[in-house]
Amino acid sequence: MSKQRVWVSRPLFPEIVTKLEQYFVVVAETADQKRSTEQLKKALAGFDGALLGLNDRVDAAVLEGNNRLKAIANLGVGYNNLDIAAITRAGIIASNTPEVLNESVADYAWALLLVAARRVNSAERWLRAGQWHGMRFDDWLGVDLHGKTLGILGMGRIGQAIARRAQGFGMPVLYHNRHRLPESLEQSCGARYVDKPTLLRESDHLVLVLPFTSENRHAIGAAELALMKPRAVLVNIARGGIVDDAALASALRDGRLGAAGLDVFEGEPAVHADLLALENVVLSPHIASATEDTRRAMATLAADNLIAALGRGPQSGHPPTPINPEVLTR
Ligand code: 8YV
Repeated sequence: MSKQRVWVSRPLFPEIVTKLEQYFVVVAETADQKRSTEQLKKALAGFDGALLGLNDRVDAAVLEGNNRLKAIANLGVGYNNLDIAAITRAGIIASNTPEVLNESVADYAWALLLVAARRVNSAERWLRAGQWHGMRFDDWLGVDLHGKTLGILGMGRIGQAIARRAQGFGMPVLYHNRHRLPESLEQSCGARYVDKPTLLRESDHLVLVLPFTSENRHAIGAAELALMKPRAVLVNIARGGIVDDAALASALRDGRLGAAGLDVFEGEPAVHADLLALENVVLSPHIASATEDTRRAMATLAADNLIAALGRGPQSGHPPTPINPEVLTR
């Protein structure tokens, strides 16, 4: 039997490619690029499996006429780039990389919150520009985190990891989620369930950690921002599109919101010009999971998923984290 063929859509740690090469003929791209439907369709032709990322949007049109592809391993926990219904109809096993990134992403949410609340980014820019000529007691005043109420919208595993860290800051936590957590979990996270308007009104600072779906596009828009406290810090480590970036920029510009820390953007890698023009927003290029250990763990899990889904390796037929396990039992 000839070796199965696997496509890796973006540059990856070399040892992960080597691992895949133990089982497959591997074609690995050396640049990360957004592809059109046609380009992606063409790229996937002739492969049994693919290791994809956020930039690769797989839907029915991409899969049309492709009878060979059997497995897609997504490099990330979020998989809003995949049309799971279409992928399942096509009999393709899809997988993602949950759990391994929870703690790093939770750490990063706090990094953005701290930097935005204490204006570290602007102060550093000012210092580097040679503007520090003496101490002014009333310069660079930020807002506190300790003792303030932290709001979390989306209370999955990452939200819970963020909530647990709030205990160290002495911050009470409010949360809103599609489903209320079991009481024992609420207690261990020190978090209280409230409805969304209450969350927006009562949080001193708010972190967004919900998955992107068609229902929650602009879950935070002008109306929601208007409910928030005027000195609040908003952090988005979830997905671009959950926040209406234009509405956010005008709230930040007009002093209706204190500051923001954003790792994700509508239409990234493009960033709304109004956000780029503001000082009271910290911007980073989708790096919440980007630590050496975590990105390696994500890549390893994605490779393990792909190998197993294509019936190879020690977990043959049992990918560790499938999204549509029903395909496996067909
Ligand atoms: C990754 C992410 O940076 O896991 C996710 O859903 O957004 C991030 O951890 C991204 O998926 C890179 O591929």
